[in-house]
Amino acid sequence: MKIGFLAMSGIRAHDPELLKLGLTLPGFVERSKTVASLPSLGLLYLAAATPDVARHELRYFEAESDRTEPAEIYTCDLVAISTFSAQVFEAYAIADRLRAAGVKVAMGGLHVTVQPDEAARHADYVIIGEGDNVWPAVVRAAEADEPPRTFDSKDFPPVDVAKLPIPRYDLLGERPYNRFTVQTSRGCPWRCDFCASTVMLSRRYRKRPVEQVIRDIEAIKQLRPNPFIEFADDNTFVDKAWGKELCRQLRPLNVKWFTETDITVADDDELLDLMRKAGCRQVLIGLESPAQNAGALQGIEMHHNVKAKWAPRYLERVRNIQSRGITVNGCFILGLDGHGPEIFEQVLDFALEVPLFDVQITVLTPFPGTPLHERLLKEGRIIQPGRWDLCTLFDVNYVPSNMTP
Ligand code: B12
Repeated sequence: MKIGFLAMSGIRAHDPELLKLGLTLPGFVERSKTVASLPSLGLLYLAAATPDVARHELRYFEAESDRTEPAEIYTCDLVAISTFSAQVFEAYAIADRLRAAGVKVAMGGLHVTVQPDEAARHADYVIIGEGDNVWPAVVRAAEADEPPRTFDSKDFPPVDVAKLPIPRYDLLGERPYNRFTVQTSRGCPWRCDFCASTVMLSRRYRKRPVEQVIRDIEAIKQLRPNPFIEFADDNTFVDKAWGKELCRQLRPLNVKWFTETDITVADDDELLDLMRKAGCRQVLIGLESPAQNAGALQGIEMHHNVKAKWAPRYLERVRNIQSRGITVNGCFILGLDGHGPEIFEQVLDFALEVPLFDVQITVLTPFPGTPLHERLLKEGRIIQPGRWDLCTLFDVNYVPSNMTP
């Protein structure tokens, strides 16, 4: 069979006022281009898990910048599409067109995992959860021309992250990606009520053997000698001893990298020094609310309330990380239940006081499948239920408790 893997990249935001105010400014557009041109690691993992690969032709496609599918994809027998909520309606439209033309469509990813019935109206095969061990069955079903159905990863052996293959980076060809994604771990031990990341796929936090992370980066280096690596993790340095070993083995590779982690890296100077020496340029940390408004974080992390506990010392901790030569991209959410209009000034003050090298300021977003979405829906506070296209982190689609939308 000819199997296509269709990635949908790019940044999404809809609010016309916000777009007018700044999201179309040259600085933002440039930055968006940099971060938006990341390959879909999920699809590259699926490609690597394709059974009887010698019998199939595999092709990786990117949707065009107008969000349509490239014409060539219609020559495929089966197309795999990966979904995030913000692009899912575009993905469904493409799936409908492909199926109308006789191409079989498989859909998986964060969004359809929590909305499988909705997806089943648009795809032949819908996959719930991590795709690695399910994909071979999907390919065989397509080959045997089996009728549409939903595959649940729970009915397959759980993914052993110590046995993941090298993602098929070679399928990316010569496209000008300026970063390559690698996973060192899947999941996060914490459980924030708004999080719509890997926790949608699997509740467990798992880290990979360091040697295999190195193996994957070496595979990238074979294709691009000087890659910038983005770890597509939820929280890389949970286990500090493992993290130090990762850094020791990264150092000789001489690559620069970026990752997402939590603020506790700040408390381990040895780790910070190793990270710096290993090529870490920036860590992205979900601070969510500035120290002046730590109260708004009460209960947000549902296991141990860690975010509320960490916030009072944010200032010294972020400073410590940055003093070691690693920049911090501090992420803030506007519109938590404890936030009133004062939050705008407080975020600005905090960012300038540290001062933070980078900030990412977004709006509280009730992604489907999250406890936050369930609660706001019950409270009648979702303005337009089912408008998944508004799950961009920039569009307001709920009624905040202490201010107007
Ligand atoms: C890299 C990344 C991007 C890249 C994506 C590149 C691409 N083409 O895929 C870029 C920069 C383009 C991007 C953009 C956006 N992103 Co983003 N991004 C990430 C990030 C950091 C890592 C994703 C990743 O690589 N995961 C690792 C892979 C292995 O996992 P996976 O993709 O889920 O794939 C597995 C399964 O889902 C499944 N699977 C996936 N697809 C399929 C398909 C089939 C057929 C099958 C069988 C299985 C399957 O199998 C895979 C292997 O197990 C996550 C945060 C995080 N830490 O995870 C946010 C994240 C995914 N992004 C998010 C958001 C909100 C966005 C934007 C909307 C932001 C914006 N306003 O523009 C846009 C949407 C872009 C779009 N076109 O849809 C949210 C999505 C939440 C949600 N549930 O929808 C996340 C979780 C971050 C967050 N804040 O919560 N993002």
